[in-house]
Formats: sequence, structure tokens, C-alpha cells
Amino acid sequence: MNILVTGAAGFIGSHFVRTLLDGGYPGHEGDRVTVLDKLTYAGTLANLPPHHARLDFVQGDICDAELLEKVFPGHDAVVHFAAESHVDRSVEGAEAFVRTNVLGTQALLEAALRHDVGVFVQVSTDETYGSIDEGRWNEDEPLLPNSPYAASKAAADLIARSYWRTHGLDVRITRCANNYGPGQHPEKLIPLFVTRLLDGEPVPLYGDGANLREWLHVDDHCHAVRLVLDGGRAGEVYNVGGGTHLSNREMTGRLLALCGRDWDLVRHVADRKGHDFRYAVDDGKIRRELGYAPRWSLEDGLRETVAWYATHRDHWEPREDREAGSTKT
Ligand code: NAD
Ligand code: TDX
Repeated sequence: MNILVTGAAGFIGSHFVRTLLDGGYPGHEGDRVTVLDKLTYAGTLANLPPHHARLDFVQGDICDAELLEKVFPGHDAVVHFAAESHVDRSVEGAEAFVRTNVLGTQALLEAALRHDVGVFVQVSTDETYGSIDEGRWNEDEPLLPNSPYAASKAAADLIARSYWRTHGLDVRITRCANNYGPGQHPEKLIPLFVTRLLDGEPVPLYGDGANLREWLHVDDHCHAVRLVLDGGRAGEVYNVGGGTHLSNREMTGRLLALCGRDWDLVRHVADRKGHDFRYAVDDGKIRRELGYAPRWSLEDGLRETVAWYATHRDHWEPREDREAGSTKT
């Protein structure tokens, strides 16, 4: 199989590609992979193997239809990770989010249709459903996104679905919980806090810290994407959960303990505008239909993640924009 993977010099897509090339996905040992990535502030070639016989890297924009005409021929499947992904940045300015997440996805769908690509996996997010005070969303919930980021992902999902309904393109959508793990850009909660705490610097907790998130190890998420690529059904949405819900305050407590720091480093700062209170997905469908089950406990995953940041300073220290978009202390 020849797979085109967009956005794979970022956090999640690169984990997917490295695992595939390492033989981690049975049946894909001979696959060739083309990565298409613009290498925005969020992408770095350090996330990918420098040379691999079955990997090609193309630096480019998913909105560039001419480039897509050259890249697409010969590919059997698209796994679409590329996106502007940070909520705080979308609050500062939404244009890049609409451009990449909406128009870029539409350009890819159009190219997939023209080049008869067999499967298109649209990697999306639980944030498209909005915020839920109790219970869990299943895949039939209406989309009520609150941030410009979430709205741009919801728009992309709907356009993707329309290419299935109208043109018969085999589009499959995944909506997952908050990812964490080695190699995440240090603008997101866990890596921001870990990199700061390792250096004994203060961390900014938004509002009262009561907001809740469901946490999913990146390896479990990528495993789910692979299951959907191999066995998902056209036009279907699959939620992917991690199973562990924590308030940001509880998460902060765990990170302080793992980094050997105290609460005196925690600063309560102004809340994020429109801050979603809680996300929680019902992922019974992917468990029943495709045999998905998360393999990482949050305890093991956080320990591994903190150890990775402690031993890979060369990966995150040069990324001086690591705090851009988040409220400073
Ligand atoms: P990331 O920000 O780490 O990486 C995004 C990648 O996309 C970067 O390499 C960047 O260079 C590339 N990119 C951005 N704009 C581009 C463009 N116009 N053309 C080509 N490449 C472009 O993101 P991530 O955390 O790895 O997220 C991957 C996907 O998973 C996104 O679609 C995101 O919405 C989704 N998702 C992420 C999470 C999470 O917790 N991180 C949770 C749910 C869903
Ligand atoms: O400095 C911070 N302080 C803080 O309290 C940051 C960066 C975040 N937070 C809070 C806001 C959220 O309640 O922590 C929680 C997690 O924040 P983020 O890491 O920014 O993630 P979130 O906004 O939940 O969105 C993430 O999960 C869904 C990803 O960034 C999205 O790409 C994904 O779709």
C-alpha cells in the first residue's frame, strides 16, 4: 500500500509514521509512505527518521492544489493529520485555522477524488462536539464547536462527509480525546508544564483549574487510526477515548509529583476565552467494531512522557516559540 500522510512532521502524525515504518502495524510492513507537511512552527524533521527506504518527504502546503496534483498519483490511501492544532492560537487569530483546516482539507478531498484514492482517513477531535457537563458523547451527537479551532475541524469533518455522501469517496472520520506523549509541541498543557517544571519555572493554570479533559496516549490514538484505516466503514465516524478523566488541577498535581516540584510553582492566570469545561467520548463503537482498546495507563504514560522531556532537551529547547499562544505567567 502507498499511503500519503499529511502533517506527519508534527506530534501525532510522526508517531503514526514512525510506528508504521518500524513494523508496528501488522500488514503494513511493506507500505511506502509519503509525508506532506508544510513544516510550520509545529512541525520539525527531527520527528521523522532522517533516511528510510520506504519514506518520502515533501515539504508543502495542503492548500496548494498544483502541488497535490503532483503528489497524489500512485497513492492508495490518505491519512490526514495536518492542521493548525492549538486552541489558544485560534483565539488569537482564526484565519490560518480556516485556511488550513477547512480549505486544506477540501483541497485534499478534491485531489483524492480526482486520483481515485481508495480510503481517506480524516483525523479529527472530540472538541467538534463542544463541551459536555456530564456523560459522554457518541458519534451521533450534534456538532457544537466553541473555539475557532474546533469550529474549523467540525467544518472539515462535514465537508469530508459530503465527499462521501455526494461523490462516494471512502471517507472515515476519527474523533479522539486529548493526546499526550513524547514529542508533543511544548505549547500544549502537559509538555508546557513538564518543560517548565523540569527547569523549576512557574506554570500557568487557567482559571480555577477545574476544567476536565480525557487523556489518550499518542500510541493508542495512532493504533486506533490504523484500525480505522484497515477496517473502518465509509462515511462513518469513530470516537477514540483514552479512558482517564482528570481536572487540570489534578493533572497539575501529577506533573508536579513526577517532576519533584511543589504547588508554589503554580500560577492561577486568566482563563482561556470560551474555555470548554469538559470533554468525554463514548468510544464503544470502535471497541465493538474494530477491537480497539487503549493499552497505556495514564500513570505509565505520564512517567514515560516526563522521562522523555527530561532526556530530550535538544528536541524542545530550540523551539523558543514554545509558549506562544498560551497565557503567560
Ligand atoms: P501538530 O500541531 O503537532 O502538527 C500539525 C502538523 O501539520 C505540523 O507538522 C504542521 O507543520 C503541519 N501543517 C500545518 N499546516 C499545514 C499546511 N497548511 N500544509 C501542510 N502541513 C501543515 O498537531 P498534532 O497534535 O499532531 O495533531 C494532528 C491532528 O490530530 C490534527 O488534525 C489535530 O486536529 C488532531 N487532534 C489532535 C489532538 C491533540 O491532543 N493533539 C487531539 C485530537 C485531534
Ligand atoms: O498553559 C496552559 N494552561 C492551562 O490551564 C495551557 C496551554 C492549557 N491549559 C488548560 C486548557 C485546557 O483545559 O489545559 C487544558 C488542555 O489544554 P491544551 O493542551 O491547550 O489542549 P485542549 O485545548 O484541550 O486541546 C487539545 O485537545 C484536543 C489539542 O490541542 C487539540 O488539538 C485537540 O483537538
